[in-house]
Amino acid sequence: MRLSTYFLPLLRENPTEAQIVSHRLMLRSGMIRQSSAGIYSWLPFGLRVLRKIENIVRDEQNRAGAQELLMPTIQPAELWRESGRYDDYGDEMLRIRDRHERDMLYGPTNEELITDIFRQNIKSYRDLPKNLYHIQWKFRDEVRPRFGVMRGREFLMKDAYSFDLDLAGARRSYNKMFLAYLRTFARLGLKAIPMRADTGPIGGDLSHEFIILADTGESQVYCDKAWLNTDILSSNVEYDGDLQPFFQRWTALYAATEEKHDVANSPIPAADLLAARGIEVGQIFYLGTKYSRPMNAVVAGPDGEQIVAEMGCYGIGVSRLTGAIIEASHDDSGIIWPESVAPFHAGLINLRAGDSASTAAADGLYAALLKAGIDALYDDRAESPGVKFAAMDLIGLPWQLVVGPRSLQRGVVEVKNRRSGQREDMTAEAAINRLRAGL
Ligand code: P5A
Repeated sequence: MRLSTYFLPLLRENPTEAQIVSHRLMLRSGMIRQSSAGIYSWLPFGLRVLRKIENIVRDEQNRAGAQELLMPTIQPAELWRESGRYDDYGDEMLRIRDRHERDMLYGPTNEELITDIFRQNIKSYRDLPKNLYHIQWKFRDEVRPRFGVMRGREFLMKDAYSFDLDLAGARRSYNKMFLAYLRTFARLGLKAIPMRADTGPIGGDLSHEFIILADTGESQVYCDKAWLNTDILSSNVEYDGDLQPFFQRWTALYAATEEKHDVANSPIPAADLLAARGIEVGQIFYLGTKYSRPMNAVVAGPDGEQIVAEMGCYGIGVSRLTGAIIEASHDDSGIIWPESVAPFHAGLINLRAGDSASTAAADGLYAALLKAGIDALYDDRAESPGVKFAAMDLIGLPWQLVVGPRSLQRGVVEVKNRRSGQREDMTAEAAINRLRAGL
């Protein structure tokens, strides 16, 4: 993509409305624009990141055996009356009336809708277990939408729902998602800590939140220092293996979110506790029959008996993750994208857009990058080197390639790694090989 034609409205100044670094950087790097409180448009650069995150989430859900479907954003109030949540949910639910005076709502979550799909289509114990998910926009009329996409009113969530015959099956489904979440966050370049959590308006009696440590996080967390450095993914756990021992190591963690708990109740000695702030990027719930019983989601058992489905639900804040990744990965100059979600793999700077030799070399390198399958953003604008360097650092692509008269004379390009800041001169061919190694 040539920057001269790309829609990338960069801001040089810090927008005054943004209080945290991810919000500032998302606005400055032209990723999002607010349309009303807590509601955003995703501009091309931001959308690329959102889609990459979404695809990693999708890939790990599929790998864990969940199946993707797509439910609507608008739901009938009737289903929520059946579960009893239409009145309980309160002002966070955006209620809508259609032209026939029917009560509708913009879904804040989908337990009722998926339970309805389940009860209409799944009738036998032979069809279980099932885990169905979608990646769809949600609306919650938050009292205080803030911090950009971190606490929006409209936000993109991956929500999965499992259906099992009994408690043991439901626990297996829960553990599979638990593991899938750890894998997902690791692929996103994040260290997510699972913590026991309250269930709130979703309900059920077992829940874990997945928290990224960041000073600007909205959740107050306390956790055992000893567990923080444990790399649980290196234990090579398989989805079909016995997850119980692995899982128990984490349930021992004590969590306190949004100051709801009193840390004095913690079984871990205070000296071993790390008190930090964190961002909740996902939450999973064992629901039992909270929705399936009132909504009559039953299957016939082997002897024809009626079995009420055991459910679980599993959410990931996909749009929140864009902000969370930036909170976890930036410096004073801007964003530092992990390779897995970077909107482009490399940025190419032509230092002298007015110089024909420099331009010919940069054009040639750009073509070679595309041919090699490297998604590159080519700064071919007639701007000063200072402006170009600052823009490239701000938008945070993992690699920067710089072509200018001086390097050209020596037959090299300058390759800079955005994270380490290391610069190296190499031939165009060597540069392409270096970049391909990270793909
Ligand atoms: C789980 C899936 C649920 O809604 N029902 C379906 C369950 N859980 S949750 O914890 O309430 O939300 C799941 C994740 O969505 C993100 N999230 C938000 N992101 C941005 N803005 C918001 N206002 C917002 N609310 C929730 C969080 O990452 C949360 O973990």
